[in-house]
Amino acid sequence: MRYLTAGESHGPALLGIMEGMPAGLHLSADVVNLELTRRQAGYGRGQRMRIERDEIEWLAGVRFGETLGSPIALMIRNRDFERWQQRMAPEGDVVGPAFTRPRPGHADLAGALKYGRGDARDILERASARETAMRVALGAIAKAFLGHFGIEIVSHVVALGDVTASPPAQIDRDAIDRSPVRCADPVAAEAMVAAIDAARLKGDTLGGVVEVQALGVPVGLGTHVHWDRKLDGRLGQAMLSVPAIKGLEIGAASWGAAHLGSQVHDEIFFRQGEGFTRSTNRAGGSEGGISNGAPVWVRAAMKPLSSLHRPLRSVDMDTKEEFLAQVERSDITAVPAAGVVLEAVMALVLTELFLEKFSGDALIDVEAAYHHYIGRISR
Ligand code: EPS
Repeated sequence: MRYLTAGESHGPALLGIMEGMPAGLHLSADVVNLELTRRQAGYGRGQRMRIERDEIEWLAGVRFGETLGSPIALMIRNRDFERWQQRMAPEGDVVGPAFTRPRPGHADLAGALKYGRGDARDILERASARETAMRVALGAIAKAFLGHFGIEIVSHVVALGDVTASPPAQIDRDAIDRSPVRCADPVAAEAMVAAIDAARLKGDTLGGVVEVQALGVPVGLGTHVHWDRKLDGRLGQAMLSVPAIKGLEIGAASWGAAHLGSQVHDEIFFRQGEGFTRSTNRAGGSEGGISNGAPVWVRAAMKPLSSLHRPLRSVDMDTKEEFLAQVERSDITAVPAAGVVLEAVMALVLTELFLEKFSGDALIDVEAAYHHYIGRISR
């Protein structure tokens, strides 16, 4: 399975193509749109999210609510394009001033130099986190596929700015989605909301840390045999490609680095009827680049957004004069939304690895391969 996305933040639409999804998977736009709505929520989002109401249109690959095995194509229209038609016109004369005072932390300057563009808007439109809407839509398809095999993905915010949550051992998915900051600790959630309000008053932004878990993952996704097929590496590549994600920790990695091997590794037991089991999961469900049957869990660190209302110092790309960076409308924080995006990205990685292990053109063939394998390893 592979996928591509296209689309500028203020262009007409976002497009996605997914190839390699087996035939026979039930899909509905409602299921995908639900995920898009979850991504749009979260305290600290800006005005743009009041303009958009993200929903998909199927363009190919789905008929009568089932995948055909052909490439799935889908589109999300950008409502804001109505206001940007002239400035984002595919053809015709240049309209509007160029964006020449790059924001520290954004792709503006490096992208403009790399692509030889005098107007950093040519860069920031694609570097915008708007692109994640399509990854969430494609991820919703991946989630539907994984759900078929009992795999579920959840996320919650564990830190926002300098506020750290103490989440309960059992997290309640619906309660997290009801939380304005998608945090499982209601006391910390209140402090996070206050921190966002304080940052807003200062014209500043906030980052944070999100935990993402996949439950029900079988033993054997990813492999030790080659570097580019390892579960950890694949998660790292995909999750670190989400805008503003600067760090990824698999399981209790940082904690483990400061402890003895005997304190870190998850001891192995065997119980009749249950098979091999562990009483801890510090490895994050991955050993040797292979899923080990325990929940896969990771923590992703997101930097504060780089569009500041009180901008940092920068230099005009044309005149080389010192200026403050250009102010763009933006969010105060997108950490709650990042959880939804990272769920989607994890779902896409697990779907790729699942289909590498249990490939098949029809869902029933994938099911047969899966059940044969589960039978073998359960003996
Ligand atoms: C973004 C800037 C803001 C965000 C946007 C990401 O958009 P605008 O410039 O239109 O105000 O709202 O996020 C989304 C549009 C989205 O769908 O998540 C940026 O510069 O990255």
